[in-house]
Amino acid sequence: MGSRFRGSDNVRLMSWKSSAKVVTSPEFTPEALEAGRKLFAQECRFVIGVAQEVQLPPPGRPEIGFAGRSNVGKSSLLNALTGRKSLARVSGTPGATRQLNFFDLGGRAYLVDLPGYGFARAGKSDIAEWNALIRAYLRGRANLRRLCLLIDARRGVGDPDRQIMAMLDEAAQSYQLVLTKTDKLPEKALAGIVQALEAETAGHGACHPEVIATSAETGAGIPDLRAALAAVVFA
Ligand SMILES: Nc1nc2c(ncn2[C@@H]2O[C@H](COP(=O)(O)OP(=O)(O)OP(=O)(O)O)[C@@H](O)[C@H]2O)c(=O)[nH]1
Ligand SMILES: [Mg+2]
Repeated sequence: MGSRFRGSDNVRLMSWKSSAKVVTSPEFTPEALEAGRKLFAQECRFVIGVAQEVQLPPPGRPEIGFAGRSNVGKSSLLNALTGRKSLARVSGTPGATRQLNFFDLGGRAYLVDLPGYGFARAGKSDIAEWNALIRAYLRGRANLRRLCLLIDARRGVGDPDRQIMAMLDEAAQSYQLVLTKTDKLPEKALAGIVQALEAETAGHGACHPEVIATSAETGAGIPDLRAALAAVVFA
């Protein structure tokens, strides 16, 4: 399926129709997919919500972060990855996650749900505090193996995303673009978004070249993302 899109070898596309059948890129071997399945089938539990830098847990184990604009689907993606309905709080109200939430995945890794950016309903000082915390975390966390930067498939990459990407490049913090809510787009429109994202990764030094397209709603792309993240955790 990916062959229909020029230069999209490293982008996994899948069917986001009701069957949620995932067409997997050849680079994900059955072993890699199984490693991902196993890692994310382990117990996952909430450990701590961090509102201030001093509360961060000691940087002892691999961490995978999930960041993106408010309402992009971070909490939903975490729930889909771990197969839990309500591990992370999902909300129709943008800005629902206002602290860094750490989840222990099988004693092997922490999954970190970051507060959304680009949302202005909170009080001004709240936003400043919140952004300072995210910046401090993203620039100085040696054990943050990869940050998943979530992009809403309907919106594409916007200016706030580019600002975060520039900061991550500067900090040499490895990150990967993950499309969310692909079920909301017709296949044809998604192809354009994927191409735009591919073009976007090229100019960013710390950005992983592979883009993973997902839907927390249908489960499309979830096994792929699990496999990609297991490879990072066990590297
Ligand atoms: N159709 C569809 N809706 C989704 C998907 N993922 C999330 N949503 C919806 O998008 C809204 C926001 O989802 P959240 O997971 O709370 O988003 P978030 O990025 O954690 O939001 P904040 O924590 O407020 O920044 C909710 O209404 C979800 O049900 C998806 O894959 N498909
Ligand atoms: Mg959230």
